[in-house]
Amino acid sequence: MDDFDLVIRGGTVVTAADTARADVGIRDGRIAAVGLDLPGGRRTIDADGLLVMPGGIDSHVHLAQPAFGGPAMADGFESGTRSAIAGGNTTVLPFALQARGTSLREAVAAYHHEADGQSYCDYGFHLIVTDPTPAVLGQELPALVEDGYSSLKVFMTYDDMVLNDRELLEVFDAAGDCGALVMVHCEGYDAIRFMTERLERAGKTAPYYHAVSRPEPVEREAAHRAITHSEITGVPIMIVHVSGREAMEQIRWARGRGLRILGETCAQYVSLTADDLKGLNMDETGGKYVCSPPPRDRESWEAIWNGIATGVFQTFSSDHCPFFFEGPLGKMNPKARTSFRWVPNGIPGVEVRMPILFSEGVVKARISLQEFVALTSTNHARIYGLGGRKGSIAPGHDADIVLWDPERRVTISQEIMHHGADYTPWEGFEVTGWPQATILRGEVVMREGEILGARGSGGFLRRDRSPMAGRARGAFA
Ligand code: DUC
Ligand code: ZN
Ligand code: ZN
Repeated sequence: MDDFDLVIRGGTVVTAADTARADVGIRDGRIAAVGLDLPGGRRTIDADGLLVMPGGIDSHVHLAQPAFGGPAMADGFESGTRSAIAGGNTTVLPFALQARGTSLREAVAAYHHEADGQSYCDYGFHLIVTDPTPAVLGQELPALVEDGYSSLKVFMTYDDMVLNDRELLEVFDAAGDCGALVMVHCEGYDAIRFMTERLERAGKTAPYYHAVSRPEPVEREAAHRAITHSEITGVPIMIVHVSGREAMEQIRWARGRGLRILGETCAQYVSLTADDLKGLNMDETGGKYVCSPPPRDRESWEAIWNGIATGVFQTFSSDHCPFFFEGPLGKMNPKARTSFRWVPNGIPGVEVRMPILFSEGVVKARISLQEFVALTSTNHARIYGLGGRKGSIAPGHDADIVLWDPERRVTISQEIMHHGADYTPWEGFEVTGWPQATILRGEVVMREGEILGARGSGGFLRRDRSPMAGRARGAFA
């Protein structure tokens, strides 16, 4: 009987709530049924021995972004989303960066131009607000939220992007009015400038000193300041890419006070350390690991696991922000060799985010399978306005699914990556658990590392307002 277009048979279905042996029936790109012994479909996939989980949603990636004062990124939408589906993802949320002096609409139009017809998975855009004029906050932002760009990021550092406290408060306030969810990069501009100049005067310019220039208190102080602004305006925020104990404890403290502060952490903060920035012998290969905030140390990994276990973090992302290592546009371009200050900040990770969390988290019994699904997919959907459409295996949802081999052992290497970058920071890192196939709206787009989907088969997602956004009661406002 051709009741379904596709039936995934005999696997173990995992959602953020449950694990059960069940078949999944798919019709018209959506999940039509989850049950035992479903009738036959036009196609069948045997998922015996595999986990059947919602496709990954990576809500923090940078693609085609002329970002962070450095050279062009190694991934546009084509290679970045190819890498995403190879890693078990079906949705990514990159950023549309407003250049100062331009409008948010211009930024959005430019990113659509980059993405149109290029993407292998579905995508939406966060906004990055760098120039919060009254027109941007009063007119553009509410209109864009209405049009499905329902989240924005602000920076507390970087020359081209930093907002001062007054500007942060204005952005938070405007976001509260129109229901945008605010993501905050918490590192203090002045402290980093001070540390950087002091290190440079001492001749400490190797990539490793990037980590020394922005120690945990720099992140903690900014997190506390952002939380305070959130409390004053009554507007919830998501503190992104939390790297260690100090900022994590700020979020925990704030939540204990009843504030709506959300937290994100990333794969690098449970698997890399600042020592990686030393390279082989304080050499330039350490530049491969330069990202912000920087990876910390093994004790920090434990703090992050504790934050995950205790619900401080809702999302586990990649912060995929890829640059080439070699060449004149690479991380160690001639200017970057003069000081860590000029090494572009960011590393490629969209393809390994899920395997690293599965291996370090599930296999090592730090998190459950349900938590894995929540941290890699379901919570991203709920928080960023895709709830009911993405992030679960339930009737009515898009049939975005990853078939996961929980036993497969893989040594991560550049050779098997699908991204545009010329290296992976996890070269030689061993994981257990790997995506065997990725299914986007009912179509198999990746199997055994082979890309089967068509470029352009990914579509733009107009997102609803986040249920977490808006003005909290009890605001001082
Ligand atoms: N912040 C990000 O979110 N990504 C890369 C670098 C940075 O500072
Ligand atoms: Zn950031
Ligand atoms: Zn980022």
